[in-house]
Amino acid sequence: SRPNLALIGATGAVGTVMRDIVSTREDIWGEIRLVASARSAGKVLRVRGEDVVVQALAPEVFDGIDVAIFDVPDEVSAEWVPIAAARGPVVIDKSGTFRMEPDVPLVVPEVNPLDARNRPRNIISTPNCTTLSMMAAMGALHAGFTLSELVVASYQAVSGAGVAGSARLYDEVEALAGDRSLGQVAGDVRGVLADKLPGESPFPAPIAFNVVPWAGSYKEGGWASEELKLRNESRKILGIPELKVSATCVRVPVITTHSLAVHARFEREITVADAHRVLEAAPSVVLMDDPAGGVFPTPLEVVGNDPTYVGRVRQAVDFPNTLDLFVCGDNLRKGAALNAAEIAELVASEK
Ligand code: 11C
Repeated sequence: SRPNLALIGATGAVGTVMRDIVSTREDIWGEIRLVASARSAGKVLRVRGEDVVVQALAPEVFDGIDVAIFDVPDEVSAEWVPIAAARGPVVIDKSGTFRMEPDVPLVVPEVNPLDARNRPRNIISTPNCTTLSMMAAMGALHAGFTLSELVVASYQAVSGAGVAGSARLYDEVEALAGDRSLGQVAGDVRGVLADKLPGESPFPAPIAFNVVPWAGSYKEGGWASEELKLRNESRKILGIPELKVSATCVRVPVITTHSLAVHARFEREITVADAHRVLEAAPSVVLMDDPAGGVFPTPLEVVGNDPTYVGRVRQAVDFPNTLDLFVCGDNLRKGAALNAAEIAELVASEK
């Protein structure tokens, strides 16, 4: 019989994309159960063209389930993932709670699918969306040329901060629209926003007409949690504990699709032609690299699509064995829901 799937956090930004993904990929599932907080229980949502009533999170919702995908805040995962995993299903968890635990694999199916089989706690973690946005591409290049250093700047979309992040950018743009003389100093929109949108923002500064060099929570040394996740998770997924990684994570006024400027050093000599060859052959990577013809990935080109898009591949002039490149990935698809769905399919195929 076909395995049963539960989606926990079915009503969030990722949950919405998840319902679309399981409705459009090959249908391998028996029941698909939708679960959310008590506040959303009783809502009716569409999956695979059918209406499904959302159930409130409780131990019993995991009975009869083979695979459970969690996309909920870290503290909800910390409490509920072990309860679910003890009740039977393999749990695929999108939160940051278990990713770096040594007995929980952190899986990107294109890069380290076999790690998914070694799950003593019945839990598999799926990475942060910023890390994921470059993993398929960097994994393919690493397989051929052995990565040694990564310096990354991210350009992260507001939907990475959930429904509230997207709502905030729309609200700010709406508050500013139609006025070309905003602020006493041209472009200083802070006064207008403070007047029109006095409420709390999920971001530490205005995000419309701005860029904000901060994503996640404060960590020792002045690092943002996203920057450390990018380092630690890349090391674990690629299986390079010594990989040198330094990142600066920046929020930009884009609704969906994270972009990354990547400076990557390899142990072996690598040319632009080598990288093109590897990236063209990599499944789920699309090369868009003809800058003279205006061809390179942008978030608007990529949003709604599954692959990782790579362009602007250049040989670094002053650094040996080093490439600079630009990567875009839909943070709600491969960055979140799609990777979790692919891990779920991997697990289902074991049976
Ligand atoms: C963002 N990448 O764009 C974050 C959201 O560790 O899964 C996801 C945080 C995480 O804000």
